[in-house]
Amino acid sequence: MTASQAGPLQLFELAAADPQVRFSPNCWRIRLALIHKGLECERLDWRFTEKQRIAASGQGKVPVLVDGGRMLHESWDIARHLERSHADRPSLFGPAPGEALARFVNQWAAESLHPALARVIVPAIADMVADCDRAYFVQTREATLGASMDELRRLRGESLAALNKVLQPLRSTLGTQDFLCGAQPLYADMVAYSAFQWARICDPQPVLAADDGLRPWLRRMDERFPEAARAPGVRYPF
Ligand SMILES: N[C@@H](CCC(=O)N[C@@H](CS)C(=O)NCC(=O)O)C(=O)O
Repeated sequence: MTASQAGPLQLFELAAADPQVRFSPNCWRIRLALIHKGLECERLDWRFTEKQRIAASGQGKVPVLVDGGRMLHESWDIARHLERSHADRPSLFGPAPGEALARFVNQWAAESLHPALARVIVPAIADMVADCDRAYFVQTREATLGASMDELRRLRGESLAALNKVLQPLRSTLGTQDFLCGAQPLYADMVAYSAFQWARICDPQPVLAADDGLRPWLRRMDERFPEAARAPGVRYPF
């Protein structure tokens, strides 16, 4: 018996002031992975300051997946768990070396894409988080980014230019193939797309130009994942 056969899956997802609005890129990639595998889950709204609700996971960040009574954390580990415990369902990684290359994309998102995007959209996130989270969010993000919200707002143009450089390899790759994983989107595509889902839910100002070469791929991802394209809080189509 796989762990999830012991009970329904539950996914703790970061929520905004409006509990229906789920904006975390790390949660979105797991939501997409579950859709890809055709697995139902109960989606639980969670706030930054509700650490006690996920304390049994041994840490304080989401996504947290509850499977068979176990609390799993770290999106990469959750994706690997889903792949192994539901090997009969569509694969997240494809044949070897799919998982190894997806790990690279996962790390690129964590170490390059998300930090560059955060410098652009964090002031907008501060405006949409729940009141109980705002002081915590502003304090922790100002410390991490080494700039105040006002400075980040003032530096938006420079931050967008830096983001564009980070995006260039993604853009060139997706200019010559439909998805990062080839003809079909797999987990690496979900990881990269979830960053843009984060941006379009949080920031009313698009981070990509109207003619950006990434948009056709983003639209293909929207077609594959209508649940994401039509999710509460999505401010614009790609
Ligand atoms: N490496 C982790 C990152 C998780 C993460 O940073 N989650 C954010 C939401 S996107 C969070 O829960 N932050 C809580 C906090 O900053 O206190 C993963 O991939 O799951």
